[in-house]
Amino acid sequence: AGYQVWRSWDQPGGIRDELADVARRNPQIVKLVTLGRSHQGRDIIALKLTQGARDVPDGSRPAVLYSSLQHAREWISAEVNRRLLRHFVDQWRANNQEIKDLLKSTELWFVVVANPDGYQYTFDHERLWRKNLRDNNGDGQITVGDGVDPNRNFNEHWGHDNEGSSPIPAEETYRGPGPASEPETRAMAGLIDRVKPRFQSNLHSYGQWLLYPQGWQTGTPDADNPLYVALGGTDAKPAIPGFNPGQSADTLYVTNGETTDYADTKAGTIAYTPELGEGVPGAGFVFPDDEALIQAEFAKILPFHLGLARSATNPANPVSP
Ligand code: 0X9
Ligand code: ZN
Repeated sequence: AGYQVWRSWDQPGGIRDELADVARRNPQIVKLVTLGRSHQGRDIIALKLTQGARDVPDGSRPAVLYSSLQHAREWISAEVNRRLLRHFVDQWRANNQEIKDLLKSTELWFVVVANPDGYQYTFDHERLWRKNLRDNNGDGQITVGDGVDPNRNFNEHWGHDNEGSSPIPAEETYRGPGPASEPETRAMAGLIDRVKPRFQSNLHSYGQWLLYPQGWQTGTPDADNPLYVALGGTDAKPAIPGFNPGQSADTLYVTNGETTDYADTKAGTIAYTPELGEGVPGAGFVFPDDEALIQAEFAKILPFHLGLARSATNPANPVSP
């Protein structure tokens, strides 16, 4: 609908096609894995990047998970993540020795669109849709009040104390009828269980934060795992310029059934939620339709995300920008 930069999931040449193309053109380093299927039957796709991707078993090398677009309207998250994917592929193709070595020792997992139904819905119906497309009232149509929040549905303190997620289907933080009730949750959680990533970046927008567990309670010590600070930096020297790092429940608000709490607790993953910027003040979730601003956002997050990849084989000695 008149967008110059953004591409939907379903459209020809859209993000689904792009992921398939990247896999098809780079068989030595890319494997496409279908993690599950959404309520409306869309594939939930991951790409694994590692040398000999199709020959070595998943999870046999230290893994990093880069995920984005759990929330349908947060388009910038998918844009920077697909650029990150492209960066690794292009550098490998250009014979960048560091990246070639990295892909021999490490596997990088990309889930660029974790909520493909919701993402498509923001193009076709409602730009500010947040949740997935569960038909909450079973009336056969998607209307206001449908959907589950994919970042409240994980089986980790799901619904804890009824604070930080909602039991009411119409609300934006509806946690779903049960833990991991949603296909998008099972897809992501299944991958986390299987490859036990050393690191995860679960990209969201907006706010310029670099959040980390726990989300379900305040006051979890920052130094719970000193790696969070070693990699994420401090307010004085954040690993992503302008993104203050901090424990998510203290810094932003309490959540439960959240993705990074799940990865941290169940898989020992050092898992961050970067909240990307708005592009221009006041834009909110509607990041400007401007390639230069998207590139600038990507350039900002790249060093931190490279650091995660570089640290995976030796997390005790993190590489922070
Ligand atoms: O509420 C969320 O899921 C994330 N914010 S967003 O505006 N993208 O919806 C933040 C999750 C971080 N965790 C906590 N604040 N506990
Ligand atoms: Zn979000």
